Amino acid sequence: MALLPILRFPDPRLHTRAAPVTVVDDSIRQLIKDMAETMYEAPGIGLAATQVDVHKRVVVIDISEDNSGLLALINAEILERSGEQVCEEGCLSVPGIYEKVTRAERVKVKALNQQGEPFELEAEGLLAVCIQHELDHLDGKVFVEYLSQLKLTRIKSRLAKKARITA
Ligand code: GNR
Ligand code: NI
Repeated sequence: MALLPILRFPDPRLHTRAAPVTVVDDSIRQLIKDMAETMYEAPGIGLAATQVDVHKRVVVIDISEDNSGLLALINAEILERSGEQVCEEGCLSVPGIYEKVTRAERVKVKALNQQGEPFELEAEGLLAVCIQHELDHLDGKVFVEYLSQLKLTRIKSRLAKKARITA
């Protein structure tokens, strides 16, 4: 088990598009274990491989209160989306910033499990938000990039100021 360092926005590596996993083997299962440990320790409700500088289509999610609901999605694709919801989002790669984002209320997803078998999942509410947020990371997109240019500029300067203080 290992805790992995999390990239911080605006690190350009967060804009990398992740490649599909070709074989679900022990190295992928180990990556999922390490990502889950890193997510729980942070703590967060999701983590995409992009955030730990691994550019493969792997995400972990757990929206339960007691770390009992680990969901690992490999090569996930959204098949259907419906409705709209607005959720105040945060991101482990943009610490301390919380902003409202509009996303689909429901998504139907297909993915591979840790045995490499395909499965489908229908999600709504927070789980649907989290899935969309994590799949965006795999496409190189961070949630703050949905905000206005003005808000984004302010967020970047706030993060830069904070980095100067903590450096
Ligand atoms: O921990 C997280 N919380 C969260 C809250 C609202 C919407 C999305 C998220 S995901 C985030 C963890 C993270 O950065 N995943 O990429
Ligand atoms: Ni995030």
